[in-house]
Amino acid sequence: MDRTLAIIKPDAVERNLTGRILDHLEQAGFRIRSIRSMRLTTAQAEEFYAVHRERPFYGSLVAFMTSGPVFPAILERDDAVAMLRHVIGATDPTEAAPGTVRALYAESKERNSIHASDAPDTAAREIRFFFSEADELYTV
Ligand code: FUP
Repeated sequence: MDRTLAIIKPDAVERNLTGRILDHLEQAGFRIRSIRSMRLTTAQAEEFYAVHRERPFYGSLVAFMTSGPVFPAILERDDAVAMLRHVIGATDPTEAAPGTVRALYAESKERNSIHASDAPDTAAREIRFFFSEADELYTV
């Protein structure tokens, strides 16, 4: 089984949508392999989004991602990375396909409710950003 990383973002946690979004992902065939709740520090958010450091939205994105608690989760299913991208929809909710998580719940390009890794190598790195090897040792 492939794994990917999702983060339920502060806008969704704040509106009490965490369970509904996780249910949506389970209905789409994902198994929640591990999950935690935390509030990102500025340093953690800056590191996580370092690839976007030069983009105009970087400072605002870091401020948003540290504005409240988030739920990082390891999700498992076949073709997990591509399937999660499909299920969450486009970055901009006005462009997200009907029925996708972002079409249903996102408020804007920034407050877009969920993060999903964009490639298998990114997924491996992002999983290890939030979870230790020990978090993944058990089998379901
Ligand atoms: P995605 O992979 O769909 O999350 O989107 P991107 O990698 O393009 O963007 C990374 C993050 O930057 C997303 F969480 C949303 C945020 N973003 C903005 O805040 N403003 C923008 O104009 C574009 C992206």
